[in-house]
Amino acid sequence: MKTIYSKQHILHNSLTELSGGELVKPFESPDRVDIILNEISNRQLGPILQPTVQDLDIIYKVHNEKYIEFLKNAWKEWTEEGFKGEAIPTVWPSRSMKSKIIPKNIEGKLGYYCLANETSISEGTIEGAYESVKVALTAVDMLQKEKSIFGLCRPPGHHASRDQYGGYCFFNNIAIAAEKLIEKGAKKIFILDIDFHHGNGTQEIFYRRSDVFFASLHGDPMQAFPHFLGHAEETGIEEGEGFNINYPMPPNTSYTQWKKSLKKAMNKVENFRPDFLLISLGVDTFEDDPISFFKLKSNDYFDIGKSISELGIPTLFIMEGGYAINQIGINTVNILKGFEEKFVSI
Ligand code: OKP
Ligand code: ZN
Repeated sequence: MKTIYSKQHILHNSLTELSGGELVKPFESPDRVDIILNEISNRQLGPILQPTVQDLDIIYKVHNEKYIEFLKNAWKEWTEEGFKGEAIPTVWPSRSMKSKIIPKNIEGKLGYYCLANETSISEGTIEGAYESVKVALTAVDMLQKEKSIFGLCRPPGHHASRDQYGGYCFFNNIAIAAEKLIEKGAKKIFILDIDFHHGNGTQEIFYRRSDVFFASLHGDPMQAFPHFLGHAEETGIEEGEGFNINYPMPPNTSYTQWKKSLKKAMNKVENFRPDFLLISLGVDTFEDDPISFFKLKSNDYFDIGKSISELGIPTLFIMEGGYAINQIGINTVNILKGFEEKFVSI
């Protein structure tokens, strides 16, 4: 399997994450990519390629114009205010202050466009986020010729909604990939999100649509980030009714339990019969993940890859989370190897 990644992901290299009332080194760190690449080379998964030149206007199909403008200028406006730390909001248009008027000042705008303030914006953040989109788009181009591709995106994307960033995400890479496939003629796309966290951004973006099915397996939002979306009751609206499905699971979920949800989601894939399967690939379901609460073991990831491959659908893997730095490479490559060994096109 070919891997696409951008050397320039390092442009996004924030030093702080607000966690437990402290500013800590971000869990979503650049070395995540190095460790995955290292494992890919050691186990000879396949060639590792840089992204090609891409028309980034497709981002406007997924994200709101004012939001993109905000991201482009945020760091400059923040530093021009004279702030010394990295950019994080302190105030939001919360339930008791629901004006739709967007503030002019950077502190107000950060609150308006941010959904979770563990995610600091610093110099180069937006440039890094564009690189991640390029990776996803290049992977789409290659998928036309291959049965599967791995887009090693960083920063991740599935929490980014039409006009909000957070949860380490700025642009929704997988949603942009789906739009590009549709632009190239695909009629039906299935996005299966197996990251530990609910893909709230992806869900929101496609919630009214029947051409992109979204299914997510994740920690129950009653107990886990992103807290305010990802319940089983959320099934889509209007045209999209019945094309969204969530499988929230409780703390300490084992692979046996998790796989029951995977099987249900795979049934949905079989009935929907998509042209392409897009996987939001997070390995933060791992037992030793520092911010998550499932109990998957390294060997289970082979079985996940193998199971997904049995669907026999051209598959694009897009990297999302995974923070157990010592095993992130092993777990990620186990999924991809598991997939490759079993894939038979139907
Ligand atoms: C991004 B991705 C845990 C706080 C978690 C943000 C998590 C973002 C995860 N105490 N805050 O889905 O892996
Ligand atoms: Zn996650």
